[in-house]
Amino acid sequence: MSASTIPLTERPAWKALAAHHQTIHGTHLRELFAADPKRGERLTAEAAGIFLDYSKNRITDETVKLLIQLAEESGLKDRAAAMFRGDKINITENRAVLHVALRAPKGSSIIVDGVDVVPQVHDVLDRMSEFANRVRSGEWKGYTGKPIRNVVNIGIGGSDLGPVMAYEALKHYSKRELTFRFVSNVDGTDFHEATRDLDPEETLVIVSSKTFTTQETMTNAHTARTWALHTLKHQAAIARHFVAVSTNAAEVTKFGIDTANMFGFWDWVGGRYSMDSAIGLSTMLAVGPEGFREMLAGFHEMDEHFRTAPLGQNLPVLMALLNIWYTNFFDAATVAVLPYDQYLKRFPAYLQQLTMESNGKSVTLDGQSVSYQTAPIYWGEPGTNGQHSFYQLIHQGTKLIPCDFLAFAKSLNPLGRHHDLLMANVFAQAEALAFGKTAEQVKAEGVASPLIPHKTFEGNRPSNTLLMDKLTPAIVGKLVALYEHSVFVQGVIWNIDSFDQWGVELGKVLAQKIAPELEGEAEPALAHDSSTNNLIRRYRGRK
Ligand code: G6Q
Repeated sequence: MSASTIPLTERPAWKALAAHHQTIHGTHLRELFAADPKRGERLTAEAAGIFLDYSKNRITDETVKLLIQLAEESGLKDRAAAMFRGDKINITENRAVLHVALRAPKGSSIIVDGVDVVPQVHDVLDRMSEFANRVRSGEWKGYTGKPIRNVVNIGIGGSDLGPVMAYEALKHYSKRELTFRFVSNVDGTDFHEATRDLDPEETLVIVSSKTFTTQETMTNAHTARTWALHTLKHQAAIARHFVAVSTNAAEVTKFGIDTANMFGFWDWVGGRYSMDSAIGLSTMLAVGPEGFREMLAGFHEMDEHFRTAPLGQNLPVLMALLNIWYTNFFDAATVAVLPYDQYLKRFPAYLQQLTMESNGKSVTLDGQSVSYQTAPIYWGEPGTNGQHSFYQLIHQGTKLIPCDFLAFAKSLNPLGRHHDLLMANVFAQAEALAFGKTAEQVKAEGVASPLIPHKTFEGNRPSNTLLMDKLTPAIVGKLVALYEHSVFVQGVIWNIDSFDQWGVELGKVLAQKIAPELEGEAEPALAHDSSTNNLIRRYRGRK
């Protein structure tokens, strides 16, 4: 039996960690820091321009050693090699998982089913670049001869969250003359509000859909076509105003988009791993081909770090192992991601899909029910806003919530004291969470006795701080790759398929079934449960 086929909870490192947890879970971070004056410098790692301080975690050197042993016993190195090699590690869909190929440099080679995919990746990137340059320079004209001023990306899930996050994150570097809108929800309000002030003559619509069959996206795409034709009148206008990003050329043609205006990708790119494929066309239009390539280089730098760095200095591995530690041994149910940078406001939403769609699984690769927890819930808001709302629970609630703080040494918009104040807040939060405030300290401040328990902070609440120089396209690539690989490592340890999404597929099928029951003239024969039947009847009666 190879190490990784031993059930997780029977691996020697797992058992050792369970015993170790018993001895350490009562230890306070105050004690750990007092015992080792260099802890804050020692328990750090740095790579690809990201400095990770993980000293404020409830760990000792022994914990790290055992967690690394667990990664080794889980076959991490072999599984990572298999991913980078292009093996079909997404077993339930029988697919390779090669988002790393999307940022492989020209000249490198990765073979899938006998074909080197790297030249294909660069062909698409070159076509995207040429198109982006034409639109950005004004050379690409709309049907009535006007240059493009607005870009509307229509897509959902993996075909939306990455593009939105990247656009917001890189707004500073974007071409401000272009307006970007993103439509994802099948709620008509989304489309209406995104387009109500746009002139179709100056608007380019990108229909982003891997399958080109997703109900929400196709509904919005058809509505967009009607909206455009209302002004542009002629079918021929579609070719100037609509482009597609998809793997499905047949459906793209059926919709009426010329495949000359289609940018492809491949089945080995999962939706939530696709923001650096052609799905990133809106990002490239915003920041230009140069900026996009800088982002890809950032992704690749983190890929190389993950592939080659020893586990104990490997940022994605360390972050993954800390998640395992809290999820599986401290029963922590969530992780808060707290970017202290306004441009990263959509990063938590992006990470929710990446982490929860990937590792929200409860059977192992061989179909057995897991006997342990898998993906924690990810959530978060940019600092300092969260401090004035939910941080209360993180500080004094009954739940243990490990936090990832993301911060930058330089602001892209230096303005008086703003950045120092922002940074003072992030450092202060991590400090307060870790060390708290004892009843003695509160008393010494002269607080009246009845209030002392209310003003006491237990502390011992763990966090990582990721400190970077400044937000650039490259850093966005590095950060995303960091979390992608962290998700992968966790999936390997939990022995689950991080690359399928049957729960999402289910939703797609269920809605297709009910839609005709809402739309038909005649009362349909309903065969759902009594609650669903009743809701459908009430809706039909009132719509
Ligand atoms: C991502 C998921 C899912 C997917 C959307 C959109 O990993 O599979 O979020 O991206 O359902 O799918 P299409 O791109 O095929 O429209």
